[in-house]
Amino acid sequence: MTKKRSTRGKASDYLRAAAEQFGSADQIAEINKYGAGNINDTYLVSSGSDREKYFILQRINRRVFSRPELIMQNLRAFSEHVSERLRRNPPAGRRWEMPRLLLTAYSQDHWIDPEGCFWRAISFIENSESFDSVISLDHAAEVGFAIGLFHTLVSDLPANRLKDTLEGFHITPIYLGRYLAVLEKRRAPASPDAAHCMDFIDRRKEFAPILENAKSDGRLPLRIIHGDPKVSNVMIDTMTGLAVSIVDLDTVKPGLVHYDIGDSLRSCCNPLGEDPGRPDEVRFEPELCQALLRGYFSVAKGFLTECDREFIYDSIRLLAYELGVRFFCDYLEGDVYFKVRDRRQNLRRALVQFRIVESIESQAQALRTIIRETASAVKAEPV
Ligand code: GN1
Ligand code: MG
Repeated sequence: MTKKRSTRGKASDYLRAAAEQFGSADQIAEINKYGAGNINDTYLVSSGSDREKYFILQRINRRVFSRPELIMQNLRAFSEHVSERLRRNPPAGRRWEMPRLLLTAYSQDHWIDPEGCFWRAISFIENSESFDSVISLDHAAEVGFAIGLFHTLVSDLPANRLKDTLEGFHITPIYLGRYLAVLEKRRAPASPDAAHCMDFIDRRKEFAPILENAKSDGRLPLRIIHGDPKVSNVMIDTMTGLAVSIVDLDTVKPGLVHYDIGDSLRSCCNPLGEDPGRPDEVRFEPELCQALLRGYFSVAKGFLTECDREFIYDSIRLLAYELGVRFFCDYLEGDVYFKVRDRRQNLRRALVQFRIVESIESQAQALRTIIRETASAVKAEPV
């Protein structure tokens, strides 16, 4: 389960001041680090107010998101669209909420502190929890449902309505190009693990543009995507065990739904997580894949084309490969992008993703069959 960590003594100078912009100063009781995000700093604030008992406060990493105001612009357009759809047509038989933006006393959706850090706050989804890795087949199906519902809710929001808040995000050939440029500049450490990563990446480099080629020649359309639908971003109702929300909306922007489908599967079908104690045991579990797709297709089948379905297998393999390249490249660059606990963490993370790729490749036929059969077996529920 995603843990709360106390930050007493090491919080940013402006953490409390930032919380006070979005909540009432004399009521804020506690501010705790929240979740295990690799990019932004996230805190859970207990605000004491009856209306908003808790809220989520975040400091956006400006090294990654150079124009955070565009994120907020996207979030406003996205929220307006989705709230209207949910108002007209709420999902049957379950609670479903989208995080709301909170405003400052001056009606602003963000606050810039005197050091130039960008803070914003969103509502906390009450009575829900999230997990860093998948806990059951039902959980996987709920993750699939949440992503499917998300895609359905934005399926009529034209891709050009939202800005590109993170250029090159999930464009695998761009990550590969950057990795090759980094390799030219600095020699990789002479370790067997680094050598394995380099060989692994090299042997699959022809595969890297598969989705981008299908996008450029019109086989796969640009749509609005979540961008980061890993298992820990799906909130689960603590009473019913059903998905109640999908959070972490900073990368909601134009893209291919395949980035989301591939990314959620590479995350959800590896129950050991992204940096496990036993990396040799990492495997891509086909039963979890089937469960996630069952949940996904139950709600998202309506807008997917035959061609979309054809690329699902490649998207799973590609997104695990891409994340491995991203982790390894960051390891080589000295951990400038992802937060790390120690100097080898990005290398370990890359090795885990590459094990997932191998596991996917060794089950290629079985996975293609699961995708085909699940897509045709599940009847989409109207939303
Ligand atoms: C990053 O920060 P976080 O944990 O939400 C990354 C994702 C990766 C993920 C791997 C903007 O997400 O793309 O899949 O780490 N987000 C960005 O855990 O790069
Ligand atoms: Mg994220």
